[in-house]
Amino acid sequence: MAGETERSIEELYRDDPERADAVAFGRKTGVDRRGFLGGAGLAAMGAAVGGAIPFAANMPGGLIPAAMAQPAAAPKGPQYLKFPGKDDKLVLLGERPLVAETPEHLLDDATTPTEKFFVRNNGTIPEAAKEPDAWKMIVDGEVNTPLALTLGELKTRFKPVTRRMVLECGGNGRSFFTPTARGNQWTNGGAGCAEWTGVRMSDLLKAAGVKPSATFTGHYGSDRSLADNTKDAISRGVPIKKAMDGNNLIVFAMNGQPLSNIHGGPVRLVIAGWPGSVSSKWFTRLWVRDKYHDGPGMGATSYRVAIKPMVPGDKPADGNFRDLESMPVRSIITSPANGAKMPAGTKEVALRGAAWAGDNTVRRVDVSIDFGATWQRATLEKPKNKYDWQRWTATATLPADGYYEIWTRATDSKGAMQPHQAGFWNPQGYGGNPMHRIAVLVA
Ligand SMILES: Nc1nc2c(c(=O)[nH]1)N[C@H]1C(S)=C(S)[C@@H](COP(=O)(O)O)O[C@H]1N2
Ligand SMILES: [Mo]
Repeated sequence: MAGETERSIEELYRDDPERADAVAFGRKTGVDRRGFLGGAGLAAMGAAVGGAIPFAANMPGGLIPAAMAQPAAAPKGPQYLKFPGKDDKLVLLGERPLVAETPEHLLDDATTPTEKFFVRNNGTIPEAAKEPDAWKMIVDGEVNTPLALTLGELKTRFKPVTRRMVLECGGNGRSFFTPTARGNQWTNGGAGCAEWTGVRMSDLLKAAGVKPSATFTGHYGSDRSLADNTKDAISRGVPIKKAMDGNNLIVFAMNGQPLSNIHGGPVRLVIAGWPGSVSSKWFTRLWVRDKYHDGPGMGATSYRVAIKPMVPGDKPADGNFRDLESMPVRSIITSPANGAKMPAGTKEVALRGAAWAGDNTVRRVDVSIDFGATWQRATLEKPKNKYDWQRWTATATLPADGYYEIWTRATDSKGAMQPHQAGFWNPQGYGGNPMHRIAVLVA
């Protein structure tokens, strides 16, 4: 009997979360709910998650326990990336183009090692350059003096700087949207924080002399569209004001090593705090424009969020979209890993994580072990430099053995806090930044 109940509620959560919720919480209709676990529901839920739930009374109706929540992308369980130089625990999200994310617990280093850094391609992966220093790039358009230079010349003409900065895919968090939004189903792992060495993009723009007519940039790389190899895989840009921000780099080294081909080597852009898609890999051209850029990946609903909130799942209305600019505030738990099992009698759990907030900094991080009933402030480090992520630590004190969820939420320097659920649904699922939660079993 018990075995049957256990299987059925897990299956129900996978296949029909609403029905599972009704079974667990004894809810008969959408409005008639007890809102807490008791009796048979509590027993079934406890059996399904593998232990007693000390804070069951706080568990909100409708919550799919973290132990059972499955990313929409992986009905058959996660597939892993196999790629030279990459950790074999990166989760493969797509093969053509090649896309892989870093599970949160692999982001436990202060600086993300290159082998753990996520990979996002939109088109082909060009062949590795045989003579990196001979790589050519141009700056043209609304400038007084167009520039054409090799990577070797770039390195000698401009002063190199090294900064630790987050690079994050615009779609990071997409899998948390309901209904499912179109695109790679990232959890929180479309992000990493590396030491980037390069020259300031603003130094190059100043050397070229930006004309008053300049309003926007267009960034180009050498990769090709998978559907048509005469076309660019992607070409996005930013307003000229953002382009002139001295934090943006033209990068040729990552974590102290020459930039690898898979990350856009020998040279790429890193545009600080904005969707990764503006940070062109295999960088060939910076086009200064007198109007909004119109390359592939601009306009319509690409990298764009709704201006007026839209009904989730609705057809996009013309004119209701703006470019996603600064990435939203996000925190992750990097230790322990989701699903961690700890010996019976464990009373204290050391928690570690990271938080970042696009153009902003993180003001505070809070953690909860009781389904959000109470929150504890984490110790938060300062960024090494602007656009670095901030590492945090906390200690969870457990009252008894059993099943716990650890939740984390960050608040940015402007007061924006991560929501419980991904909000502001949009067709391609940008800006999904709900609180991160993991399951921990002490038994
Ligand atoms: N030329 C080129 N640049 C690109 C891309 C691409 O497909 N082609 N993908 C972009 C996207 S969407 C992201 S999130 C980042 C990913 O960088 P990474 O693969 O080094 O992690 O690169 C950006 N730059
Ligand atoms: Mo991206």
